[in-house]
Amino acid sequence: MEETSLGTLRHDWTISEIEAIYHTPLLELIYQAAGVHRQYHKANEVQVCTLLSIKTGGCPEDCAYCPQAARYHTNIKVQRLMDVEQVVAAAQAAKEAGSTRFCMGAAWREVRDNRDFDKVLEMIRQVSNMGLEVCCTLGMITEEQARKMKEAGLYAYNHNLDTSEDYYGEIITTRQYADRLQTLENVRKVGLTVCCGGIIGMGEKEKDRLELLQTLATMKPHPESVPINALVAVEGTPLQDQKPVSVWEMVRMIATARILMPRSFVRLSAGRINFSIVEQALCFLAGANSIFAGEKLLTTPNNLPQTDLEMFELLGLTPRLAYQTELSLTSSS
Ligand code: SAM
Ligand code: DTB
Ligand code: SF4
Repeated sequence: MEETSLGTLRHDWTISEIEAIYHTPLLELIYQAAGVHRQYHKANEVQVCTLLSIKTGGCPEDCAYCPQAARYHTNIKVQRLMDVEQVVAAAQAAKEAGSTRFCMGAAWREVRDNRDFDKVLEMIRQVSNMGLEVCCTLGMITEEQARKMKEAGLYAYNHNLDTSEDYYGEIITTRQYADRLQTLENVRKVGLTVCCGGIIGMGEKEKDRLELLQTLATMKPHPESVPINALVAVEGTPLQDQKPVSVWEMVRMIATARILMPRSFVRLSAGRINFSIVEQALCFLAGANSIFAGEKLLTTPNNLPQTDLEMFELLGLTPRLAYQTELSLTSSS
């Protein structure tokens, strides 16, 4: 593709264009993605997010990668919905550790209109009042539920497409790709920002990765946040024996996502623990500008906070302020 058009915000990417970008010789690809990154973002700034599993395990779905699916025998401690005070305490600790975004995840197929949902709304209210960007990932939601969460102060909703529509049926049978797209539409309709990405390393073909990127990059608007996860192969899940994703595949995914969706935050998400600082630096150079920090993702280990601090120092990275904080700074100045 012509270099002059790089960095243009587009929603009509074709598979052959995406394929050409993905196959650009690696150093050239990183260089191009880094250029696009700098047109829209501060290159030394990384958004730091903390995840909290507010309801763990016992999920009725059959997502082949997931340790929280009740049907697989994994080493997970099932836990009912946490109390609001515990969640607020965790959010406070995350804020003190430097996170500006707090993402609450629940092992639900979908949200039901019951007391648990009211409790989640209260969590959203209290955590957003702390000045953190609040994100939730609770499974499928209706437009009405999305609106209630938005009114409570929710900033983003995470709902991943995980892979291509074609490969989806190999990974999950208990719901359809169309169900995911419907939830994403409900989220959009009420004015929440969208966090939507996928997982690589689940046995999918390269074509599935390209198709996933095309589905994301032809959304209008693009998802504001695009998590790229490397499969965390958990013992007891059907994908336990998948071979680890190499950093080169991760860099190609990140760089391609960066070029296709220049304004979005591209998150180097699950699987980061397997990458050295040097490898992560390549991912940042390729356009990743968001990470999950904290010792745990939802149920699996993440990079140690001390090591991340060292990495930020070594690479001269600074954590990005929360959107809400930036807004209030602007309005008070
Ligand atoms: N239950 C809700 C749902 O599935 O939408 C929300 C929580 S679910 C754990 C959130 C996302 O985590 C999934 O969509 C998937 O992309 C990611 N995920 C789960 N297990 C993973 C694993 N072992 N490796 C990488 N990503 C994983
Ligand atoms: C996303 O894309 N990755 C996060 C978050 N969004 C919810 C989840 C990763 C989960 C990894 C496996 C675990 O810790 O259970
Ligand atoms: Fe349940 Fe979400 Fe895990 Fe699928 S990914 S099994 S829906 S918790």
